[in-house]
Amino acid sequence: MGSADTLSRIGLAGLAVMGQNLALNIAEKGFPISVYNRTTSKVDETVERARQEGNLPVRGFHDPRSFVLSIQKPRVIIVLVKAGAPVDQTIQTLSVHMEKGDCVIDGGNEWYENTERREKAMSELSLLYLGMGVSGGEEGARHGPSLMPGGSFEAYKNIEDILLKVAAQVPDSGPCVTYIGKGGSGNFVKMVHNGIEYGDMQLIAEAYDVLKSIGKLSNSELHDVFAEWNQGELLSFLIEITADIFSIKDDKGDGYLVDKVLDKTGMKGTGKWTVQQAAELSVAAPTIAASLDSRFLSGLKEERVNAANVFKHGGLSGILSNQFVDKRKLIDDVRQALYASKICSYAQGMNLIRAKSIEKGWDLKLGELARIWKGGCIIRAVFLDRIKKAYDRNPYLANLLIDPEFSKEILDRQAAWRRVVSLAINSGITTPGMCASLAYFDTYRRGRLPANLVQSQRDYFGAHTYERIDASGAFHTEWFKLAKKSKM
Ligand code: 2AM
Repeated sequence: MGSADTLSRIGLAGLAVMGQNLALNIAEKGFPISVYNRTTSKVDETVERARQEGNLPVRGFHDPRSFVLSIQKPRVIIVLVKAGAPVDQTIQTLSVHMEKGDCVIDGGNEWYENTERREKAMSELSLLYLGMGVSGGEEGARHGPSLMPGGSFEAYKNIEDILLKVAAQVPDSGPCVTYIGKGGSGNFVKMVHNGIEYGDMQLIAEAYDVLKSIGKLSNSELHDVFAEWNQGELLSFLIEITADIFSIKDDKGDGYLVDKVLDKTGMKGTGKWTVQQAAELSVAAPTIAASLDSRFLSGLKEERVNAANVFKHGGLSGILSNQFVDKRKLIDDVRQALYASKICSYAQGMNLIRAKSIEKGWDLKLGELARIWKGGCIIRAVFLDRIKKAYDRNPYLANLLIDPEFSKEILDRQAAWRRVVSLAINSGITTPGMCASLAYFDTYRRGRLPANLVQSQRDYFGAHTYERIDASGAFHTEWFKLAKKSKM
């Protein structure tokens, strides 16, 4: 049990997996930390871990008052409890002991508006508030996460030295943390990061499906393919762990573990929020939406098994078993399709962030976001460096697709990309993320769309008016009357 004789530099409340690991990380970087948790056994557990992991300066407290008083002023307390009401309850418990200028940092995956509400309520008590996205899972929290703090700039400055050391360090690009912006911007950016993560995982799963179902690659071949991809432009944490997954044998039976895992994907809500926000802001995010829909459909396991039975005589299994595929070519095509699809997915996520930034006046720096995602977090990838450079070249870039480098990369890969998607469609294998990305690209790159017809229909039945390509203003036509006349 700690005493308040020597003050800690910072405090952390909420000692589940992420909290415990982040506390140890902070202590390891030389910042004495006080820790607290509602269930006190976790406090003792954390202190014991700190002792075992090298006598790290972690002091545990069983009551909130002595915990708060053990921290040097202005006090900074990171809260890592379940998002929603538990955060409010924890703030309530702690804030009664806090004083003017002290700060709470919520490190959970919180809905950004909750952060804005809390920041306002805290400022009425002269307390500061930050909502900080933390990505990297257990390992990242312990050894260097990507941190996305938003809210009070003054509060950020109070702990910038800690965050710069605690965050993942990437050679040539620095610590994976930056002050994101005002209000709930840190949470919002973390939310979109998670949406992009959904997209990445879906696209990888589709690459796997095409290679396995059409290319007939074994797990061992899949391991080799992903390991090889991880040496090039696709180098990333998710590709690396995917390669690993294909090498793990089932410890409860024959074969590989991945084949025994039920094909049902769980979710906690940030992907859904991302798609909801995209719709709210009228930003197209079809790849991220496709990844969310795929999770929904994956959940209908029983219905799918039933449907598979209904359609089992549809002839597709014949296509799959009889078609000739050049494995090497397919592997190379899929790599290119994956990369091109990924560019489209990031373009969507970045444009969503920009739209919100404009709406809220957050002035977010997209290149900086790409930089702090280069290490620590789940979507970390060399690819992010290319995104950063694109925004360095032009911070006002309307869409990543038209950046000179990315547009060239897309053009170089489009033939392979189209081959993979067509092959998948003709084989009855679903590649919704790749299809959504391709449709996004094909829609975005066309100077004229069939939207003229939709607008004509709207004016026909609803007198919604239309604009003309050759004159300004709003026009309305009595389509029905003209059509009737022309039929006479
Ligand atoms: P616990 O160990 O006491 O359950 C993840 O669940 C973390 O959130 C845990 O540290 C958990 O504390 C904490 N938590 C969940 N609900 C809480 C609440 N209402 N008040 C305080 N902490 C809470």
